[in-house]
Amino acid sequence: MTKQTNSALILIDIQNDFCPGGKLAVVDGDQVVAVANKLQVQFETTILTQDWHPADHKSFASNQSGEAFTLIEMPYGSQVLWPDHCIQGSQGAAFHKDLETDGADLVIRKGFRPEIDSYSAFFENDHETSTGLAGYLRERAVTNLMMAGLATDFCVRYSAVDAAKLGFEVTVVEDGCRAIDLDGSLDAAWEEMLSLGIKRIQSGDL
Ligand code: VGL
Ligand code: ZN
Repeated sequence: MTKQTNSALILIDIQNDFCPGGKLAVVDGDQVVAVANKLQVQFETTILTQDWHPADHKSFASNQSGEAFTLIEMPYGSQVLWPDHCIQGSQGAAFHKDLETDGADLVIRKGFRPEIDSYSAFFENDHETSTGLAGYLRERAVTNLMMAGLATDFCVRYSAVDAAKLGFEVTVVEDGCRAIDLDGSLDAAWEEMLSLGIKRIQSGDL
């Protein structure tokens, strides 16, 4: 198979804290690793994202008066409060040990500003502050994106939706993702992604 130069694989937040035993563990989060590694073989370009928070991050319940998994209002809109996770330089913020990372062209870190969370690989949660990823992809003439990782209903969803709105052709590999599923967020995620023309496939379809 010829690897297409106009396509890139984006693997979202496959980090210890989102895997079993982690600080914000997603059920079966580690199950995406094997799928992610298999997908990488098929792509010329792989990009990894890494949730990367300072300890005083405002999305942490410990830095606010609310409980984890409840909503608060931030200047940029409502924000779920999370347990402390993916603290810069911690073992929890490291990629899962079995994830292939040597072949990645780029690692995008996000969520490093204490005042604002960043689910998406493209924009922080104000939907305005850019990570620079869209420019990088355009400079490299990438038009088609495939995504997998954690979590389906937060960082994968936000990344896929922003990418589609920016005009990229987006495909999400469902079995390469696992969800947090907070108050119906998984169903809402697929509804929004499909309504924007994002394709849902299984890794076995490739
Ligand atoms: C994520 C919640 C908080 C994710 C990151 O990677 O989906 N979710 N930070
Ligand atoms: Zn986070």
